[in-house]
Amino acid sequence: MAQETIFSKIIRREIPAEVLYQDELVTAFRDIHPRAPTHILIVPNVLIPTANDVEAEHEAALGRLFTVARKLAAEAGIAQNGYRLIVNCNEHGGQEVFHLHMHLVGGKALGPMLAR
Ligand code: DGP
Repeated sequence: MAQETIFSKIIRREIPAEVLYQDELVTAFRDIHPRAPTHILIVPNVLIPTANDVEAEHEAALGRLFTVARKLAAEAGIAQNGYRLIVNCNEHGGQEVFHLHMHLVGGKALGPMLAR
């Protein structure tokens, strides 16, 4: 069994977070250490530790990450100028919380995708 993270507690509303959206598949809340004016995490409610653990049965929840990202980007007023959606995986990807999540980051020009 995969080890639960703090995100499971946020999803179950056991610890505080600024939750912006929740449905039966995903939960979205503000990142505690925002790297841009808008920095939201969108997570599947089911625990998938990393992108390496994705299975076909997760496709509905993972697709929902994108439709919720689109909705929240529009609500944040950043859709027109653009934004970045990021999923980090394991050590080289810089993943810190092992509950797969999509970062929705925007509200300023973000520069190159990767350090040159
Ligand atoms: P990653 O490096 O992709 O695993 O990003 C993890 C993000 O999770 C990081 O930007 C900070 C955020 N984070 C970690 N703990 C908490 C928490 O307890 N609450 C909230 N809202 N965000 C958290």
